[in-house]
Amino acid sequence: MKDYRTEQLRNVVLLSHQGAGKTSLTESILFASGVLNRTGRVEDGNTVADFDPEEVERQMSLSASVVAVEWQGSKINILDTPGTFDFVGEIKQAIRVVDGALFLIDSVAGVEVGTELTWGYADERNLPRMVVINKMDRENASFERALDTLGKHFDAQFIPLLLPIGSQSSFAGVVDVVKMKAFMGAEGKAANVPANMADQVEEARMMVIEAAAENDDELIIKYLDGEELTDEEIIRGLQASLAGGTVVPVLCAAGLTGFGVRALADMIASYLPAPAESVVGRNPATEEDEELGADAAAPLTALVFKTTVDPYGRQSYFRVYSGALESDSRVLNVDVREEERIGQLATPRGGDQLPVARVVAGDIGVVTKLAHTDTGQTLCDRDHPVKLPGIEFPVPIFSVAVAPKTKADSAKMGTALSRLVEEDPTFEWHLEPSTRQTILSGMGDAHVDIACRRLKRKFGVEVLTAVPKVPYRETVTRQSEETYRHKKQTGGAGQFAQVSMRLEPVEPDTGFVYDWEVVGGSISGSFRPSIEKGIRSVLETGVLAGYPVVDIRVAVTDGKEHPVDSKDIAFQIAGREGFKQAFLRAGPVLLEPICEVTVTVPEEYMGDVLNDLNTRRGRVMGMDQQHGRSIVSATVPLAEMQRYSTSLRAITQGRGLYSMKIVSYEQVPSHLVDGVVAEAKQEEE
Ligand SMILES: Nc1nc2c(ncn2[C@@H]2O[C@H](COP(=O)(O)OP(=O)(O)O)[C@@H](O)[C@H]2O)c(=O)[nH]1
Ligand SMILES: [Mg+2]
Repeated sequence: MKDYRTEQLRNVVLLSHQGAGKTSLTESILFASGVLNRTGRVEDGNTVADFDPEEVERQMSLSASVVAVEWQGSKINILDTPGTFDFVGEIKQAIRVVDGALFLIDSVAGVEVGTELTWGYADERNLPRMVVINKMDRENASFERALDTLGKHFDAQFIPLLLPIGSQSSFAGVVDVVKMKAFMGAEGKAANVPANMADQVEEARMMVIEAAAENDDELIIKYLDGEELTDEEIIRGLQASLAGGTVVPVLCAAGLTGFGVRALADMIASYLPAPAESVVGRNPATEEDEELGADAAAPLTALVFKTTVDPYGRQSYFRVYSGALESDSRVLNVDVREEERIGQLATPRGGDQLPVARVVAGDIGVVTKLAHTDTGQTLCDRDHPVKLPGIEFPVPIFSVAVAPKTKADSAKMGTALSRLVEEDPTFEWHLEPSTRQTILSGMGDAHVDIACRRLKRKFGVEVLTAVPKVPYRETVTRQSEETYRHKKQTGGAGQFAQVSMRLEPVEPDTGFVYDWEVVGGSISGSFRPSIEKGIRSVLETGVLAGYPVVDIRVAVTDGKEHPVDSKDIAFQIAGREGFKQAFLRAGPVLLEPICEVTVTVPEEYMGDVLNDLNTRRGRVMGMDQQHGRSIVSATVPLAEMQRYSTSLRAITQGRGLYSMKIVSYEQVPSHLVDGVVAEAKQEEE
């Protein structure tokens, strides 16, 4: 591939509801650019963007892929993404490194859940965007109706730039209302605007000119004076309006058949911005911000935004923001302060990698076998440390307990799980000590399901999954005192120990406090650790229902010893048994994890969501409105939230989102304790 200068580059993310045609459109653009001699189909599993075996099998995109396309003197890096919330991590990675977004809307369905979701993410970064009303060839396709749904859902000025010629089975091409030309069929053959569309095109053109003049003083004067704007002026003006986010051009196409695709690719190159002229990073030593020019001569900054791992090595996808990254060089990973050796760089095109000598400011590349670098970290010159802002990932909300299927799986499971997290920071795993389960968390059931398949396919580890047990804890609510005597003096060596202790609750999060209040040497100090050891042996396994004991203080107050039979083991036993009895008499309770939950839904579902939270023992903390959506924050016990994603989907027809994290532990209401204890007993048997 030839070299491109920064201003010739375009980084664009394709966003949409699942199935609106992103992957097929990517394929068609590649075909139109001349590098493919036929277009693959998602159903046939042979597209450039869906190259992962899991994607081929499911016939849908599961991860963000980068597809570099050379287009009329520009290089367009297309980032094709999955369209559902489960893969929000992939979407966030892609959005972080692009300069513009192209939204695909199905011409029949109009705006859908996934459109709203991803539109919100693009808002977070104020991304300039264009919309394409896609699948214009479908039965019941309607450009006007789809356009209408856009205006209803989003707060922006939608300006048609490409109008469809015909629709459904008679969809024949598109009219570019700036160039005032028609482009027919998949070849985009230039033609005159059909006579019967003249009025419609004229009207659209007036809208375009107004939108173009709006953000440019010079153009607005010209426009108000009634002068004609040139095509160049319209393009310049539209670029400015687009960057401001107020104006969103609307195009149309049938990605699968290629109709409108050439005109669309032209518009990506003409209207979406080139990489910004500079970037701001931070010098970690001085903590001062530094502005670096987006040109090859500036000091290097590059952000690794995606990592894929297989047993043979890792691939790091990065975007260079300033300077240039060279093949066979050495750079600094400023996050971990390690030198990183850079091997052969490449331009990614789906699963293919086209080797390049260097990747300049604004461009995206991929490199294999980095030793120290994870997603979100910055590579820079060794003598010029600068850190770029990382990528914010949401906290995982859907957990399963995973257990190895066989012994061999058991040995490999931890490493494989860690690899998964490296690839996708919206996974998390840990060993939950209180339930002794390995917990894998992700963004939803499909996400976690794919993780488990990946474990098997990539790392040869088979796991069984289950709903996780709730990690309860045990504690006490009042003081108790207990004296326990352990005595075994029949035959052989005897054992004797007597311990008096006081047990009381302490502040949450204190853990375990152990004090020695023995006066006058009734038991010698050497047995102090023995008694503690005995008590600690109970802390992990609990007294009530097998859960860890927390937030208590034990003071040993008195005791008795025997000159011969008192020994370490005797005091351990006395400590342990005395503690158990003291615990049961100190008002023991179970504590359960409480989550802070934020649910975002379209207004009309608010009542149902509140009712549902109510049945989950939820306590509503606040309500808010944003962009026509309602936001509820509540605290809800984890025990009631384990499969919330499925319920929320059902209640809101998939239009609800939520986040949650454990924030505290509270007493399990007394009427539920027996159930938990009984379950624990049953488990034990
Ligand atoms: N009729 C029609 N079908 C399309 C078009 N583009 C994609 N499709 C079909 O829609 C489905 C989803 O397409 P895909 O590219 O995987 O969508 P993605 O999830 O946005 O990547 C596939 O069955 C495609 O064949 C189009 O322009 N017209
Ligand atoms: Mg796709």
